[in-house]
Amino acid sequence: MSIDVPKHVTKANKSLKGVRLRVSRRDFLTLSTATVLGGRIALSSGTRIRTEQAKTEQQLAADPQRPRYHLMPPANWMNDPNGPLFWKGQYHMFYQYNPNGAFWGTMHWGHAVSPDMVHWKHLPIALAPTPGGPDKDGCFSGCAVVDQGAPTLVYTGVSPEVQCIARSDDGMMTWRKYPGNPVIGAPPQGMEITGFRDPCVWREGDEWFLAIGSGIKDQGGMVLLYRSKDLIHWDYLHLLCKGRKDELLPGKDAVSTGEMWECPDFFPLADKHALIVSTQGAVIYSLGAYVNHYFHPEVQGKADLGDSYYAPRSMEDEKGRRILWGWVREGRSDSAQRAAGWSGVMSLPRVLTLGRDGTLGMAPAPEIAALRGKHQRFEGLLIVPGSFSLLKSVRGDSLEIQAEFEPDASEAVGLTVRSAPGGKEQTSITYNRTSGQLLVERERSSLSPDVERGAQGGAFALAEDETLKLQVFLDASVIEIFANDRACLTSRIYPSRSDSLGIGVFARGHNARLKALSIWEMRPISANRLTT
Ligand code: DQQ
Repeated sequence: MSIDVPKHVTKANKSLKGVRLRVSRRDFLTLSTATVLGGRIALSSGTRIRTEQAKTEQQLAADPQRPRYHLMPPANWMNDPNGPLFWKGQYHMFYQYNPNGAFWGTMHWGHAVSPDMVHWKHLPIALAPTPGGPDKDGCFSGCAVVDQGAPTLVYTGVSPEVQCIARSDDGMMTWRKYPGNPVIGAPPQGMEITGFRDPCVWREGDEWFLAIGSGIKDQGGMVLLYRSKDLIHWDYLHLLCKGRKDELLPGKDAVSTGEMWECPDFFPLADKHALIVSTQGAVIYSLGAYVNHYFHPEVQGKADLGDSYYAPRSMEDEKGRRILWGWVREGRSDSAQRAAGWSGVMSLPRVLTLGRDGTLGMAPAPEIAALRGKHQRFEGLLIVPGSFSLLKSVRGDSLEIQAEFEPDASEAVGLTVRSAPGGKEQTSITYNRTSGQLLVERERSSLSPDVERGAQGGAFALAEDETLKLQVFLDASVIEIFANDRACLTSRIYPSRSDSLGIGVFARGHNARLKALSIWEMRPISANRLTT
């Protein structure tokens, strides 16, 4: 006998009267990996499931494009981080998850837990659509809060877009959806909005506040503000903040703030407040004043210069750090994603601060350094334009690279990564001094026809006497770059050759000097790339 995996999930759901979902870790792996085998699994023999599962796990583990030290589900699709929460000494991460395959759809909430934001254990799926319920077509993005000791998820059910809650009384192993869901059944009357989703909830005194992503066609994105005493009864107050469609971010990048703001994330940062929104194109942050429940942006910028990072959400941990997580989307065709059996990766944790220049400071969480292995350091290298400067002793696709370049007269300086002999495949991480841009140049990243090419990046300016400090995390097909702890650039590359492992430095137009270069091999967080 064989059954469809999705129905299996639904069955489990139904048997628990639609309010509880229990999926064991083994089921999770079975469900996750089974779809790689074509969406059907044989149930006549447990052995057969285990055999097929093991085979699939081997295939996943052998996939050279699959990251080794980023969080991701064992298989299938993930997108937005949802409700990151530090609770009882552990970091909990939820994320948009489709158990039916490596494509967007039937949105569930996957769940993983970590003691250190680096090593993860998968937990049972937290939320699944309830047939006939307000989230029947998907449990979209949201947040997690702790209400009188009970972790509570606040999320968008579709369709139509309404707001729901679910609570756990057993340490986040199972979740009970509030029987009176939705708790907000419709947007405020009289508004022609572009969307009504992705709640962000926080506490002020004895009241809860909820910000929700929205916008008005041809006008701009906006965030609606609600208030409640109990997370169940909500009153609409007013707009927390509103954008203008024709408004462009300051700086060299002409980035429109769009007509719909998804996944608003609103939180205090030093003596300011920060609002991060995803504009169906870019991820934009605003720093400003929060007065009488209105937010007044003062400084704006891009939370990531590329377009591979989306829908970030933040949490505060016990050290009082504000930590941001984002979805690192794929940069290859839908069919390539389905064939791989997985899609989407969670970014590394970024610690946010208010920068000395008033912009958003972003640095990788120091915990990531626990993965550092073999280290090599170079100092005082002169880089001559046009010369071939691949580092002979360093190779790899799972590395942390820290490079500091002196100010100089070059047109551009940077690093080459994932270089094949003769440069047949190669990716450049480039600071273009002339255009004032930080870029990942991907024209030659892969010989595969199925992947994105072209440069990703945006405006990034150094002061005249400032050194360029790049911190680069290379993890198979993922590149995350931090520049001078105030700009980030996330990208995806899919080299096709197994020898595309070279690392180099380059300058264009004029000699450049590399003050120091440190490279660490990074240890995998699991034995089999399944992140448990
Ligand atoms: N993804 C979710 C929505 C959100 C979007 C659905 C952003 O809730 O607006 O998977 O990527």
